[in-house]
Amino acid sequence: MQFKLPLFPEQASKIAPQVDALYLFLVLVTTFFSLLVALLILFFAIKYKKAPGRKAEQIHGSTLLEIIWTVIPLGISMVIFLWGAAVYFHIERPPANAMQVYGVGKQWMWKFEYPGGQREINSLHVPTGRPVKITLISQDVIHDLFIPAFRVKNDVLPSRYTSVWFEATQPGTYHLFCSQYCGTKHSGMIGEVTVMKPEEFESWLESGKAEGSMAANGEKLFQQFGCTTCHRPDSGARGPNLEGLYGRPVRLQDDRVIVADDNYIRESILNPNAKIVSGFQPIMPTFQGVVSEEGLLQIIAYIKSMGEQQGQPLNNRSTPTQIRDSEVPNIQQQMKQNSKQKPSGKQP
Ligand code: HEC
Ligand SMILES: [Cu+2]
Repeated sequence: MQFKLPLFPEQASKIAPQVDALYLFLVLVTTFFSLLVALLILFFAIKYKKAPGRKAEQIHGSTLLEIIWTVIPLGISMVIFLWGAAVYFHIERPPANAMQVYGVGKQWMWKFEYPGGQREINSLHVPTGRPVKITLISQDVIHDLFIPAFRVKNDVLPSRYTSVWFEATQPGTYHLFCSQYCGTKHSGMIGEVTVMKPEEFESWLESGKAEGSMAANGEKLFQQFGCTTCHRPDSGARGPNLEGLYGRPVRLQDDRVIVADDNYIRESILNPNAKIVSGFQPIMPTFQGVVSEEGLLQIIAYIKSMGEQQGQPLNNRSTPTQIRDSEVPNIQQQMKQNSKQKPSGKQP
C-alpha cells in the first residue's frame, strides 16, 4: 500500500478548490509572518546582546514605521476580506435552477426526501454537474450538516429552514457528518453521500419511486388536517386563497409586506398569529405538534405546486389589498425576480 498523508479530504465539488485556495493563502500568509517575527527576534537578540561598555540607545516614535506597519497589514486583511466575501457569497447563493432536496435532522439520524417522494436515511444521492440545494430543518436540537469533500457545512436548526448547496464534480462516495454536538450518539449521526453520473442518478431516482410525490402527499395532508375548510379558492372562504402564494409578497395586518417563502409558510402553520394576513381574522388554529417536519415540507411542496400547476395568470389571489413593487423589501428582490419569470404577471 502506498503511504499517503491525507491532510485534506478530496475535492469533490465545484466550490472545493476555491475554498482550498483561500485556505492555502491564509496558511502561507500566517507562516510567512510567523517566520519573519521568529527570525527577527533571533537576529535582534544576537545583534543587540548585552556587551560590556555598550549603552542601550532609546528610540521614541517613527511615523514612517507606523505607517508601514499599518498599511501593509491593512492591505493584506482587505485581500482576505474581499476574497473571503466572494467565496462566501458564492456558497450562500444557490442558483435558481438548483435541484431541490429536503433534509430533516433528528437525534440521531439524517432523513432526506426528494420532490418525487423518494426517501433515504443517512444516505444522500446526487448527480454530478448539477447544482443541488438542500433545505434543512431539525426535529429536535441543533445539528449541522457537514460534507467535507464538498467543503460545505451548515447548521440545522429546530425552528427555521436553512439551506446549503453544492455542485458535485466527482462520482464516488463521501462522508456526511453532523458537526454540532447533539447528544449521546452525536458521533453516530453520520452517513454517506453517493455522487453518480446524471444517467445513473436518473435511474436511481426511478427505482426509488415512492407512493407519491411530496406535493401529492402534501395535498393529502392538506385535506386530512382540514385546511380546505378555510383555504378554498372561492371568495367566501374564511382564509386566503393559497394558489400562487409561494414566492410572492403578502401584505400583513400591520402593513408590513413580506415574501411568502418556506419559513413564512412554516410559521403560518405552526404559529398563525405571528403574522396575520391583511383583511383576515386570526381564526386559524395552530398545528404545532400536529404536523411533523416531513409533513410541513410536504404541505409547503403542495402550496408551491399550487402556483405552478395553473399555467395561467396567478392574479386571482384573494388578498384584498394591492401590493406595489416598491414595497417589497430589497433582500427579497431575488425571490421576486424568480416569481416574475413565471408567466404570472401582476394585476394591472
Ligand atoms: C379555521 C380556518 C383555517 C384553517 C382550518 C386553516 N387556516 Fe390557514 N389561515 C386561515 C386564516 C383566516 C388565515 C389568514 C390570517 C392569518 O394570517 O392567520 C390563514 C393563513 C394561512 C397562511 C398564510 C396565507 C397567506 O396568504 O399569507 C397559510 C400558508 C395557511 N393559512 C396554511 C394553512 C394550512 C396548511 C392549514 C392546514 C394545516 C390551514 N392553514 C388551516 C384560516 C385557516
Ligand atoms: Cu446531530
